[in-house]
Amino acid sequence: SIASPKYRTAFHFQPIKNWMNDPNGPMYYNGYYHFFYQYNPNGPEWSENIVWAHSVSLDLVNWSIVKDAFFSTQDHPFDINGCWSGSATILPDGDVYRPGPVMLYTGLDNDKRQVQNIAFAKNISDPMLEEWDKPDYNPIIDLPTGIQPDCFRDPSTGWIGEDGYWRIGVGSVEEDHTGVIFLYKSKDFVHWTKSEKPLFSVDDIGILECPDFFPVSRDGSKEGLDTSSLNGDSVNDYVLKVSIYELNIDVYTVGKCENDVYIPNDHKGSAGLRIDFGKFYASKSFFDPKMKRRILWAWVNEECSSTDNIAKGWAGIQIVPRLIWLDETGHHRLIQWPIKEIESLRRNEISFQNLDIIPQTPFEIKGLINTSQADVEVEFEIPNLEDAEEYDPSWSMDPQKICSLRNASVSGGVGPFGLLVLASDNREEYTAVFFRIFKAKDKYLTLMCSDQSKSSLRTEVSKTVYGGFVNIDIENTPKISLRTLIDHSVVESFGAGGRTCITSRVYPTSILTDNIHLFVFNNGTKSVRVVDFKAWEMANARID
Ligand code: DQQ
Repeated sequence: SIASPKYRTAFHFQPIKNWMNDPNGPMYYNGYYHFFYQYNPNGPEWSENIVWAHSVSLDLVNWSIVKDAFFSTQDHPFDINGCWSGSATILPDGDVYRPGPVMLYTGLDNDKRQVQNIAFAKNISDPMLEEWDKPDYNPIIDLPTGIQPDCFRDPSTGWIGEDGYWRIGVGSVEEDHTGVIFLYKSKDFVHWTKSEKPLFSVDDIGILECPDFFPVSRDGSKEGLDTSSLNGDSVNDYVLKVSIYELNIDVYTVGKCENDVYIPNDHKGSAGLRIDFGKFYASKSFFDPKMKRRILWAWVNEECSSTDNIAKGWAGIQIVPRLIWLDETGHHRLIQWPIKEIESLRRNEISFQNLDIIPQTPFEIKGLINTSQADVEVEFEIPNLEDAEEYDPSWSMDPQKICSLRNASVSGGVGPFGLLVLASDNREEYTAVFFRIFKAKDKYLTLMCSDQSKSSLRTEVSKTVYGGFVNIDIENTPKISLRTLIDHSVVESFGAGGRTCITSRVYPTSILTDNIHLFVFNNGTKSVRVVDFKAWEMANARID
């Protein structure tokens, strides 16, 4: 049944039980990675009166749960009805503000108004940061006039400008349905003043949640930058990521800042490009000073019903943390890749080179004992693009729509080719992650899909087919790579080295009998070649 522990993940972070949603306040401090998250200690459903749970890790793979950091208490009116999302800032030494880790988070006050609160690590020499101090003077930012009391939340990490003022963004929506990220400034991190102009706004989009604003180096280096280096305009670009509540998606743009107003380079009038085209929300990044990199977390919700969640006793997982950096080719796009520490869980490598995958003849990967927790990397070469299907303009460049019209079982020209994962003995059940190439008017389009339509014989689960275009020049370089992390009920895929990412939740019934298979498939008209294939079983990460 759905209550089986076989649907729990082996190396994607999840609590022992109950509900989890947004990542909160991720940071690295004194030797430990800290991960906080929205958590309901009382059951597997979201609750308004939610708490911040807390875990620590040396390697971002194995975690120890420490006690909950923030929860409502009777003596604190400023979060008496719940502790919602927020972010960490590590304040440097100085006399203007209290140094050390500080959290800003949204509290639901005694009238259920959303206000912003501050909390300090009580003992900055405790690397576990177990104790937090919520000063009585909270909230530090009250609801702005003219804003709905339930539409003001999710303070970002702070960044300091050359003028010595700290800045943060807070998500909201105006009366006319304009989504906004308000900008607040402060000298001491405690007294904040709202800027007249928001940092960012988008017409008619509804509330923007969980803003994440950070610099990226323009030269394509994977090295990350501290959030407070948001002033080296000449060498750095800025990224603004927002979560669009009404669409349940995370999007970002790359741009610059002028007088505390963020100006995207492109995608004017929209909030930008998807970070991940699948089940993925409320993402948040942090700068890791130990490894000089920027790491992204995100919440991956279930695709089953709340009745199923009650039966399971748990709901919600996190992505495997991703390294993120800017594509050097000037396309203003991010590239994402699982942190290298996750490779420490790889066991029993299987590999081969130069194998042609014949149409309609899936090639089974044998030799891995357990393909329900695996890491697969494959590089394809396309012998020629002549057979590519014509792109139909009526598809209006909607990748999710094209992936559902042309799912894995619809034969094509060049593609669909890719992986069938979590497949049952007779392939009645499988999740297909694949590419399909179309010939449009003056160029080729590469589409990546994650097809859940056959993922489970169970009918009560959502089986949306996800898709995104892949921004590569397939005509001049007819090769494309796919990496897929398979983990019981999650399939996390990275196309073309992390240029297009899709995360899916699936509930195969065959996992209950441990009869799970892995194939490379090709439903195009001609063979495609696997130039390189590697797969590993994954050991269990430790969460205790
Ligand atoms: N989840 C939190 C909010 C945030 C939303 C509440 C995003 O702070 O806006 O659990 O998923």
